[in-house]
Amino acid sequence: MPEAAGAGHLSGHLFGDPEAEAPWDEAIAPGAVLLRRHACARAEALLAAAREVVAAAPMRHLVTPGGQTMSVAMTNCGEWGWVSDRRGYRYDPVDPASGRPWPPMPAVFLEVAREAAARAGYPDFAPQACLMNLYRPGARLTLHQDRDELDLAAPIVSVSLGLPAIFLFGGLLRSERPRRYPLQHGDVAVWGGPSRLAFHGVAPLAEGHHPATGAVRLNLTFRKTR
Ligand SMILES: O=C(O)CCC(=O)C(=O)O
Ligand SMILES: [Mn+2]
Repeated sequence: MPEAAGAGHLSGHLFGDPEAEAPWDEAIAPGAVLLRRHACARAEALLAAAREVVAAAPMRHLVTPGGQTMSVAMTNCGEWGWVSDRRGYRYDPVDPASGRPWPPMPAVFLEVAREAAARAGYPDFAPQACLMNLYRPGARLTLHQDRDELDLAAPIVSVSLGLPAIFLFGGLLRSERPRRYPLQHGDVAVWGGPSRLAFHGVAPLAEGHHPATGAVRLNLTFRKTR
């Protein structure tokens, strides 16, 4: 990282943690930004809330319409949950595993998502869905667009917790070679506007240990579905 971009990150003592970095922003494409370490200060609260969601709606490996079992385990909270099965991809207000509505979106989830969106230039973000992705070593997400939402005016807000991952972020065509961005604990990616339908994915997770999550990465992806 260039010296100028590195300066000033080590002011975590302001937040009482001498190891913590102050957040900074990294624009990656028109309408797309990585808010580095933005969620660190609330990571513990996010993880505690995530555990409660998972207790009510356990992580599961969904099957794609093509019949492949996804390597990433998923669950949801909020009004709508993203699901996949042999019939296709869709948003469903009911968890098909339990027949009950998805757990409500925890307040801290909404706060972090709204703040991140506003910081990235998308005020008044009102997500109705939070897809929670659990990556164990080897799990990956192939290049795709988030396009099951009826409202494409709202951005996607994506929070990384735990083990680092390589985020692949390309253009509006699948054929465009994606750039690779390491995502760390507390990083928040926001993409919308001209980048809303950018192809993106996550490279296979490397083995590791993170003090906050152990051997896994948790990603929270917030969407306005309609
Ligand atoms: O895990 C990530 O960082 C990205 C997740 C994602 O692209 C998705 O859930 O659609
Ligand atoms: Mn996605």
